[in-house]
Amino acid sequence: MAVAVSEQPVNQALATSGNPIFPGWYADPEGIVLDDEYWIYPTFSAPYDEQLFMDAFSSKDLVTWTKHPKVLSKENISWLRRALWAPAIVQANDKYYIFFGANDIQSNEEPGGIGVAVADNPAGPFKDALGKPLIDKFVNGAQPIDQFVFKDDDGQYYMYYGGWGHCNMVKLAPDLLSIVPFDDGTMYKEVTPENYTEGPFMLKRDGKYYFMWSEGAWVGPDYCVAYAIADSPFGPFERVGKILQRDAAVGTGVGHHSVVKGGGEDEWYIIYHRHPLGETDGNGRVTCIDRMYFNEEGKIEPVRMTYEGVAASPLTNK
Ligand code: FUB
Repeated sequence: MAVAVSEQPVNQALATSGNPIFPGWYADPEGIVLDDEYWIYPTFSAPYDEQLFMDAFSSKDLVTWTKHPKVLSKENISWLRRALWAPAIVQANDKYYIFFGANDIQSNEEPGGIGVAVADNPAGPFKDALGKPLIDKFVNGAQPIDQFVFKDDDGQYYMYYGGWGHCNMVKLAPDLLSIVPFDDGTMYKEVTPENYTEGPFMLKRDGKYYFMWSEGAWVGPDYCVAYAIADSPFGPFERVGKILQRDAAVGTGVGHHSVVKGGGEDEWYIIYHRHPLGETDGNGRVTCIDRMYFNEEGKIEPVRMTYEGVAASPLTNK
């Protein structure tokens, strides 16, 4: 696979990944396996007017990471003004798609919302595919931010999204560039679980749908992650409990996560942001990784946050 010429190794010769995984203020990390490599696409955590690009990071083993600067940036999104947030990545149709939030719109009169950019390479450059947002309005009270795209076993892609305490799901067309109606003719379904704030994420394991989300205010210490288990991608998503929250010995403001599967059997990693202890700036968020375990009943065990991070887990050796 070709890589960007500007790639930069960020940590080498370590026994474990360490936490944070890479230096810099980065939030809302979307972890994904692309072409037998781990990738993380985070938000650049800074004042909104400075959030005009996204970097990405790749690794063959979760320990050594390479930075790919500015895989998506303002030059390739004409309608981006500020607040480029929370990427969601999909590999499909021999391309790579980044769904992103832009402009942090506060009303339907403001331009912005959720857009989609496409590239031939996971390191970009990603270019806005539509010249406008895919979703540019509040629907069911959901601010159009914080999208996550889930592919079900039948090949159907669904996008879960929403801030301001409301979560919608939509059905994506096969080209991933438009929304199509559900079987009942509706375009948006509200699937908001109890206590939901933002940051939805979905994974499927043993036929069950694990829906996760962030609760609370991301600028504060009590931000956390909770989850539900359902038999369908449509829910209902009944809250089971928290899986990730502040730890007085490690960090606070813990949330907006994603989950990747390692190469081993039932080997799961949660990737999230947290505030370092004593950090008072809401944008002082770093990207971290720890193991996530399911118990024998299929419930997710509370995650133990660490400074060490995780040991090497090369995908190709398994
Ligand atoms: O990083 C900007 C915003 O902070 C995200 O969209 C929210 O989920 C929160 O993490």
